[in-house]
Amino acid sequence: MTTSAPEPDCLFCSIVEGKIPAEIVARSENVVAFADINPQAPVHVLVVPTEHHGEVAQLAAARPEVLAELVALAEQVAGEQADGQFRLVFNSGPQAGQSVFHVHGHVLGGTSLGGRFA
Ligand code: D5M
Repeated sequence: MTTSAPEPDCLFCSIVEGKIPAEIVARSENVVAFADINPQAPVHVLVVPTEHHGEVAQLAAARPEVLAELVALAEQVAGEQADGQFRLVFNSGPQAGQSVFHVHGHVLGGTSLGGRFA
């Protein structure tokens, strides 16, 4: 789903609104970056548009400039925390492992991630 209004039952809308605490590490005009609660790498930050969009293709179609802004904030965070090198992962759909249906990029880094995807 794509909407500019916060979704009442959306965890990441609640974090963006400050209703649920998170370790915010960076912000830009339309994107918030916060630490993943279950880190899979020494650096594991989520980059999330402030508007509610369900998954990455919906964001790309509705607000391509915000997707570009999200990638820029991922690069900024990686520059601050992981020597500028990072993996950016979007899970899209339950079978791909998406569990929170507000688009988010996983910024992973701070170690050698190798050439595998999982
Ligand atoms: O990724 C969803 C990610 O969201 C997963 O890595 C855990 C993270 N998560 C869940 N709840 C929180 C809170 N409250 N703060 C920070 N991070 C959180 P997915 O790709 O949807 O599986």
